[in-house]
Amino acid sequence: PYTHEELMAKVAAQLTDKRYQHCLRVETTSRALAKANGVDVELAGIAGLLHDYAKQRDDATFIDLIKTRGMDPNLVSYGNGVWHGYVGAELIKDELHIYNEAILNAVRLHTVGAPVMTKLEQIVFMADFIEPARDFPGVDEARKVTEKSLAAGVRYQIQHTLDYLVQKGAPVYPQTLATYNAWVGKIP
Ligand code: DGI
Ligand code: FE
Ligand code: FE
Ligand code: FE
Repeated sequence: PYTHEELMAKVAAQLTDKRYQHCLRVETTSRALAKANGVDVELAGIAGLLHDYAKQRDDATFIDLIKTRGMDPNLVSYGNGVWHGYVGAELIKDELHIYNEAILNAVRLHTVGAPVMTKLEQIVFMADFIEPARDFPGVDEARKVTEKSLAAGVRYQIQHTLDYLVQKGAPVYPQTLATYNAWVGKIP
């Protein structure tokens, strides 16, 4: 297994400095959310650090993996935004030899979520959305809501994401819609 320093170097080698700095902030934010929510802080930190590991790979790399690993063939129509989590997890296994499914699933789901998510998955999903450099309209509200309730944060984010995709006329991956449907009704 790689040390934390080695993992940082592996991530840095795959990304622009800007994207790497985002990963470090997601790591820190994931650790804080883990501490606040009774989740393993080290596990959350590693998942946060790795979440965008594959973000800057070529489309051809993702398309090849979707075909050769028997992944949902519909993925091919949705682009880097959806691929870098689901398919990125395959590259984390292959290249970093990390097989911890809790970490891999947090990476897989970090963009589109899922109807049912572990706390760790919710944490990485939220840390990516509210890390300190995020500055979209609504981010302060998202931070407040997430501090009160991780689940309420998930609902806030998926509403925001669906709204954004529809505004922009982007195709919505069915799982994104399933996440939305599950979380809008779910929380007190
Ligand atoms: O990787 P980051 O930029 O840190 O953030 P992210 O992984 O949360 O989101 C990546 C992009 O994915 C974001 O611009 C929105 C997009 N996305 C999320 N759900 C869907 C989607 N794009 C499409 N086409 N369909 C989706 O369902
Ligand atoms: Fe991402
Ligand atoms: Fe996200
Ligand atoms: Fe990210």
